[in-house]
Amino acid sequence: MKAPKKLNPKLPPAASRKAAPDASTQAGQAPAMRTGAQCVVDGLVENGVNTVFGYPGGAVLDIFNVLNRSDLHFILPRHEQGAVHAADGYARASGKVGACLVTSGPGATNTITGLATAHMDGIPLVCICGQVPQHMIGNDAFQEADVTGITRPVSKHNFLVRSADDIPRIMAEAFYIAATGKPGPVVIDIPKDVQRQKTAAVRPGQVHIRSYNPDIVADPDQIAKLADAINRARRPVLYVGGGVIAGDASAELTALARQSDIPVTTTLMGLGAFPETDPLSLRMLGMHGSYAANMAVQVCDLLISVGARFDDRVTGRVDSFASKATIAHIDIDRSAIGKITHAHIPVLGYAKPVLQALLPLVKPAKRTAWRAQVAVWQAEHPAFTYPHTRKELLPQFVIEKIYEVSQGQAVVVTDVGQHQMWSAHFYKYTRPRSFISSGGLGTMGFGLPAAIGAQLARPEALVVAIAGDGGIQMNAQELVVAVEHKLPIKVVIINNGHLGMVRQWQEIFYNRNYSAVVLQQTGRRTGERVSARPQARYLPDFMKLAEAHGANGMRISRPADVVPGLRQAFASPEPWVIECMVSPEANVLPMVPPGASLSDMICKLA
Ligand SMILES: Cc1ncc(C[n+]2csc(CCOP(=O)(O)OP(=O)(O)O)c2C)c(N)n1
Repeated sequence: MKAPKKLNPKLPPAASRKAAPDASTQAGQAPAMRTGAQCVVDGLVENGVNTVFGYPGGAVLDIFNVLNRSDLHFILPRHEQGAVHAADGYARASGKVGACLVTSGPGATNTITGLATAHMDGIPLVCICGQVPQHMIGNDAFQEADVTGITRPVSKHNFLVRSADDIPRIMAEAFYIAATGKPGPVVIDIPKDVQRQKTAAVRPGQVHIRSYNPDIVADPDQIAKLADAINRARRPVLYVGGGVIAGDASAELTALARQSDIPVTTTLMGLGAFPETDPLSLRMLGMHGSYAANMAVQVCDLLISVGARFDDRVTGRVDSFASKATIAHIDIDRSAIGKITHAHIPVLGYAKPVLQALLPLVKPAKRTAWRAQVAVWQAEHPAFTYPHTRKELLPQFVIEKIYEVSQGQAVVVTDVGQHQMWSAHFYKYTRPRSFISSGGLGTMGFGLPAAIGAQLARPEALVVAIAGDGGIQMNAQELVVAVEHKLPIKVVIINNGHLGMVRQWQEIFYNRNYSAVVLQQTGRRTGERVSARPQARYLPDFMKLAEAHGANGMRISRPADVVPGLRQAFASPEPWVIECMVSPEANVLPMVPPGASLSDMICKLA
């Protein structure tokens, strides 16, 4: 490995390692004393934050006392889980570090799902938690929780602050750690007495952390080896993950694919990294991937993984995944390379500079025979289809129309379940940061608060949150935040009266033993066949829920009403809840059964 050259990878402007000018340190003046709380608020500003999501409580009162006198835009979600998901959505939509602020004990423990969600997907966040005063730590004090202990497995790093003198440095380090290397959430736990202490400390001029050096420059020999493999390959495939979006490397990836005529498949997290309208796009791979993508991976002779981690939802049975291929793995996360499957050509580095270095070494190519084989698979099982013949409203049709009415320009934020997969199938993503979803953790309840964060990050964008009737109920309280801040998000509820994805698994793998998947449909027993559904009455009434929160509501039951309804809502500057009463029995296909090989995908149910 060559001696590392100093890089400054895509840090948000103020999170760069230059010190912000500090009025107190001018020649001849004693440094101004600030409280720890003031240092926190100043630290947020110094590190490039303008929007903070949070919820107050006893252990953060000092910070809140300063916060509302600052220029920070503060958003009060109605649950701390909502705050973290909103900060996460903000980060995913903007590429900046998301910020949230919560109190000790239950405030902090309510963030855990959000932190784990961000951690699994490599999303940069800084989460500041209040803590009981230092002398009470360990006493089972009121609203005490061992936050550093609890958050260790779900964060990239965490700090327990012992002195206000450390706050400016720790704030700078937290933002630096969150944004560099493989991004992730960083927690700062600040006891109340530390918030009240006074300090003359200022932000350090440089962030230097002895045990953490993300300034990685890839080995040119490995890049040359990869270029040679690409030039010699006859059936190469680019397998692209969220690292390409996080690393701002879509343009380079697209250039490489086109220059060397390499078909591209993306993971769920990679949607938008390569235009899905491009003839080289194989669309998504994996459990609910396209037939062509999965077949291409299975027979390729070179698999070039860029910013992906060989997740089990992608690989299926690992020993049969791309088993004929030389595997090249470009990643900034040292621990991801070779973790799941052996990488013949490991390339440790940021996607963007690696691809930039690769491009001049890769010969322009036309892979006619390989492209023809791909076209055969695409003709056999086009990606993606559904039965158009039925009269009832189908969920796939709704997503297709969202794509058409938004002209492919929306930022789509999903919850988790069948609708998430249909949103991946029936909307074509052409730009990075246009598809936002909880991939690794698969967190129901993510969609609505993340859409709020995304809309705040991108006020000009049409943000469409797509959720199931199950998941929307997990954080429905956040609707009021959209109304309060006049955020024009469109919440499309794909209402199939079920926890649809679980129902689908019970149908296929548990002999239709429907257990605990019916959502409050009176007149029908759990376990009764879905098609035997009598006149259903759906609860809760999502139109009343919209009304109660001050949002507009529209219920659509007929296919003919979808386009006019979407047009009306999308043209409106206000938040809308658009409830689509869809067939309860639609399934997400194709599907690779869990643990099976990608070659054994089910394209049609018997
Ligand atoms: C917090 C959480 N709990 C449970 C699950 C397991 N799970 C995955 S999909 C799903 C059903 C989702 O139902 P719904 O929100 O109605 O969406 P649909 O699948 O019908 O589109 C469940 C329960 C999960 N992913 N997240």
